[in-house]
Amino acid sequence: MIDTIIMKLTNSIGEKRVKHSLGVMETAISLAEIYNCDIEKAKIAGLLHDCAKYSDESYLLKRANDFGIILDNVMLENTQLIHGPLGAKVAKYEYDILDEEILDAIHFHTTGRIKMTTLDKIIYISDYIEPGRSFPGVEETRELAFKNLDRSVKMAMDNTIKFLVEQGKLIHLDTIRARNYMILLDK
Ligand code: DGI
Ligand code: FE
Ligand code: FE
Repeated sequence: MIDTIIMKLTNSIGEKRVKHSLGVMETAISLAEIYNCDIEKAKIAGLLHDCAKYSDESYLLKRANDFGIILDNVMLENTQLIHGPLGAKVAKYEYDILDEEILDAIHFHTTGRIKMTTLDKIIYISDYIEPGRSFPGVEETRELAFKNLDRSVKMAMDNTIKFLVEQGKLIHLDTIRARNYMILLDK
């Protein structure tokens, strides 16, 4: 079953992306063990989180349109953001994943969302810290993820938002809502 998914995934998003996805899967499994999350769900969500990360933008837009996904103004400006919501549809209809918790974790893996579930947080942070990631500051977040999941998610959100601000990019409202919620949670 896993081998079939990996083969299919390699055909649609390429070997490099699959390697990253396997890193996210392994990290998500480790975190699920620590934080009492369903390991099988973490495994599938980690493996499939980037299943719609197509390199061809026109193909991405066409597929989003075919699935009837409504694109907001931030997504239209930063088409990168579409692979989350589109990924949830692709996972459902192409990989036969029916579990809504897995589909939501895939949907919101890039932006996060208000009231993230433990599975959402695990996939979000695994994407950020998987062994293939090597940007400045990743080590600190990686260590924190295994000690305090909420704080590591907040740290990753802060870093991502800072990075986006430096680049002059738009911040998606789900990203803001996710961070606001995490801050209030920690009070
Ligand atoms: O798909 P990956 O590359 O593995 O990682 P990802 O799904 O987290 O996507 C990463 C990109 O998404 C990264 O360049 C930052 C960007 N991003 C995350 N939140 C926002 C965002 N971009 C915009 N414009 N607005 C956001 O709120
Ligand atoms: Fe992604
Ligand atoms: Fe990813």
